[in-house]
Amino acid sequence: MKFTKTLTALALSGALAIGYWDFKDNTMEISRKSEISKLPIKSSFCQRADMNNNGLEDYVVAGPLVGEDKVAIYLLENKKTHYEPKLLHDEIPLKNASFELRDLNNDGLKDISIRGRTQIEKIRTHWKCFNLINKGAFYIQE
Ligand SMILES: [Ca+2]
Ligand SMILES: [Ca+2]
Repeated sequence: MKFTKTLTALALSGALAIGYWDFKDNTMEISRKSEISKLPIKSSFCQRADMNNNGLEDYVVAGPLVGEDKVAIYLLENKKTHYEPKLLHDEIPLKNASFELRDLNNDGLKDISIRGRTQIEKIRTHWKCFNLINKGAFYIQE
């Protein structure tokens, strides 16, 4: 009898834990999608990483600006209950841009390396790379 009760309690706490996490994940997913839809970019490309080392996974979102031939890059900072968008750069003159998140200067903070085609060269494809160095509270282009 006691054994059955323990099993039931375990099953219940398990179900509650799963329910809690599902709820939490959905809330963050809704917040992320809603914040991305508000950004003035035509399409988006995002990657997840803890950019400020606070244990919460943030998102970095990039995409071409509406009506301009430039790429904007945003940080969606994880605030536990929602994501807070922050513009990092909106003057990146690249086409077909993609980026990767890695620590370029070995200071323990992940940086953003953006790569894409330059718009000046029309005959030959010319690839260029921009680095946004993470300084904690802000990012600088190098
Ligand atoms: Ca974080
Ligand atoms: Ca770094």
